[in-house]
Amino acid sequence: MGYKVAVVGATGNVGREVMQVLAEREFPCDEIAAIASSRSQGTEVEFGDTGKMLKCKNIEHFDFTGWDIALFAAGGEVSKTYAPKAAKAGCVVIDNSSHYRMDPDVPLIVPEVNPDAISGYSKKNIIANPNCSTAQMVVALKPLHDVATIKRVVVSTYQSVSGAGKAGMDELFEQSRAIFVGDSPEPAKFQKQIAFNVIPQIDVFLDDGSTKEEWKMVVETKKILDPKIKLSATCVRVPVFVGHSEAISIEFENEISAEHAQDILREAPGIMLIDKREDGGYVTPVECVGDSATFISRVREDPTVDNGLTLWCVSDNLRKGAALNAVQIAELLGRECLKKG
Ligand code: 11C
Repeated sequence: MGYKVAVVGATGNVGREVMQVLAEREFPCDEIAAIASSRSQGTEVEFGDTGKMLKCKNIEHFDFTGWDIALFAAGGEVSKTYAPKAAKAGCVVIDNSSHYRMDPDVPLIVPEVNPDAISGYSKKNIIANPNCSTAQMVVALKPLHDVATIKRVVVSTYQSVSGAGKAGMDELFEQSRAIFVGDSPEPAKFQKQIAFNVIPQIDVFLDDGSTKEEWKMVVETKKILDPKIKLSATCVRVPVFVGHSEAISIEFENEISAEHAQDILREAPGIMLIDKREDGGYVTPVECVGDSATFISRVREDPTVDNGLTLWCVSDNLRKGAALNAVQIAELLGRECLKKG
């Protein structure tokens, strides 16, 4: 016996990936519903590569009563309005938006890092999925923190345009083409030209000069991994379609060599260590697309601080950063809390 699963935002970048991951991992679904806005009502989406087509239902009229799990991937406003309705109807919401992440009554979960937090789901019947840049980073930090205790992290991100949705991907594509034929296109989704450029702004500015994306990395890491960890982030948009990269410098309480860190990371859940210390012996974003792992390369000691390491971390932001993590939460929920059959 399986679950009745609803995917909200089924026509978007992340919603489609959720369908793909549910099908690929053979999540035990007895019934699956594709939910979208009234604009997309009736649009057909495929359930993974199974050939099974689902007609999108309008969220405004969808009754969540009797549905076990709803994976929301339609943005903060939709989650704000409809997640409480679904939760009240008895359906557990796994929310990919930032809306509930810092709510103390909502667990924020990366299954490789803080699976025990799942027990807190019943306070609101809502579980939050972290921001993509946080998710892959905490997968890398957790096994090292367990061994040597992290004091401080300095991270610079290189985030793909798919983090900004389909409109971001379209803008990179159209702008690149326009520049090739001699046009000077105006930016729309992004604040400046993204084709052949990098932009040190993701999301809005905050009073202290940081951006909201950078703030999310700080507060989400504290909630998921350890509130004592100090973190400074610089988040940058780069002209890559899919796959976020991060250069992470870590200062530890205790001594840890690069070799020991490599050994730990090699065995850690969710991580693929590819670190050959030779030309091309590392992973780049185009190589991680469609893969579930968080890839780690370039692990080395940082001689400028005591007990310091620097590493390179790459992952498919639509997978570990969104859809895959959400489905892993659903699997965890099924195993620990909503047992069937
Ligand atoms: C980006 N990380 O790359 C963002 C997208 O809080 O879920 C995800 C935003 C979020 O633009």
